[in-house]
Amino acid sequence: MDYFLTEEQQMIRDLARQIAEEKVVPVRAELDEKEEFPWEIMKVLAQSDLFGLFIPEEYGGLGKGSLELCIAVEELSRACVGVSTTYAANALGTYPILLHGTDEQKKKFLPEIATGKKLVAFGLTEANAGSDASGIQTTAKPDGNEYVINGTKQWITNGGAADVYTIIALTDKSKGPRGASAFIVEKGTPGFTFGKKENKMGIRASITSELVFDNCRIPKENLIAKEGMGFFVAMKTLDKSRTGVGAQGVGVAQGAFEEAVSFARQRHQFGHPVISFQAVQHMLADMAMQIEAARSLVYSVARLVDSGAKDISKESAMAKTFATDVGMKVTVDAVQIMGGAGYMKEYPVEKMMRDAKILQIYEGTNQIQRNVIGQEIIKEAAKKK
Ligand code: COS
Repeated sequence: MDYFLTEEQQMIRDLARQIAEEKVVPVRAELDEKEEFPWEIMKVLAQSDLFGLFIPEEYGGLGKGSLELCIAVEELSRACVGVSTTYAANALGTYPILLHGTDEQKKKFLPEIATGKKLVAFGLTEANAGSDASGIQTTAKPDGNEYVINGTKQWITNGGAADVYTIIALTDKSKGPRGASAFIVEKGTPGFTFGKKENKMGIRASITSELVFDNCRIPKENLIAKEGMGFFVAMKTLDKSRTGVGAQGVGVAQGAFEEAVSFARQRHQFGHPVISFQAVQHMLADMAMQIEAARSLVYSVARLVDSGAKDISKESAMAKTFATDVGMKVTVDAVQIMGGAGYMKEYPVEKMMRDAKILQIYEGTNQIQRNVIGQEIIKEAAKKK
């Protein structure tokens, strides 16, 4: 398939692929086993300018868009979704500043994010607010020139490793989603600590922790946008980021597919390589079709995002859902084609299958994405009447 990538986009793909093959593949099993954060790989990504991909040139980045970010995320995911999650969650955490921050906030934070000197995390989820994102209970009370934050965020990717946190807290409990506001909190701020570090099924190279705020005081200038706009900021952030989760689905599917093809050519049963059997060929054919369809959708939606289109909720939900369902299906099928070998840790597909599962869950479950798509279909139909 030709996705009509520019020379520059092909260079980004080749660079990310080289890093994935040379730096990620040799250590992915160990990172997974030890649940170890990939600091060395993050350094390599920083030295290669990949943290600055999506950051405007005026703030020290390369000024590229969602498509370039998706290409890099896909290549890293082909090797290890734990590593790509760390990298992609950095963009997720940066979007609130990039999309809604003041010029001062951008000048203060973006240059160090672009060079990879500072890692970012996004804090929305809480124990009682997952799919029901507006059910958050963390509060931010204005007090003179400061806000005082209290509450606990749960399951935060890059929690503990990141230096900068964009979080959503209630400035007015009585107003529901319209009472939420977005803030920037820096690591080291008194009253801000890290709670439980999670032990996960997959993406074990990434770190997932609680963020604990106990009378944490931050300056008023760390408010993003205006009071009451926090839910809007969070939703716009997720709309922008979800295509990247789709790219993770494409990448992990591609990685598992390649492993399955290679294994099926070598493995002999009944005197023939198993790839010669039609049952296996049909599975591989379906996997290949699904991967191309998912990549086509993810790249098309990334191009739509980069065109500056305002309402991208439906399309980004589609890209996320379709491609991550493909990621799950293809990794399961890769394990099946490889049989007993696929189930063993000696081969990478069992890890890919464990890693793929989170993609259907985080940044909004695929059930919530179908709700979003459904609501948009209703809105469009009502407009036509
Ligand atoms: N862009 C801008 N505004 C949006 C929006 C979007 N994509 N989606 C919702 N909103 C606005 C609505 O317009 C509404 O605003 P008003 O109160 O001014 O009318 C407000 O946000 C609340 O919307 P809604 O009533 O639809 O919210 P719900 O509480 O029913 O939540 C969704 C529904 C789908 C938005 C929510 O459940 C969701 O996204 N859940 C998944 C959250 C998630 O991704 N969690 C992962 C955390 S980060 S890893």
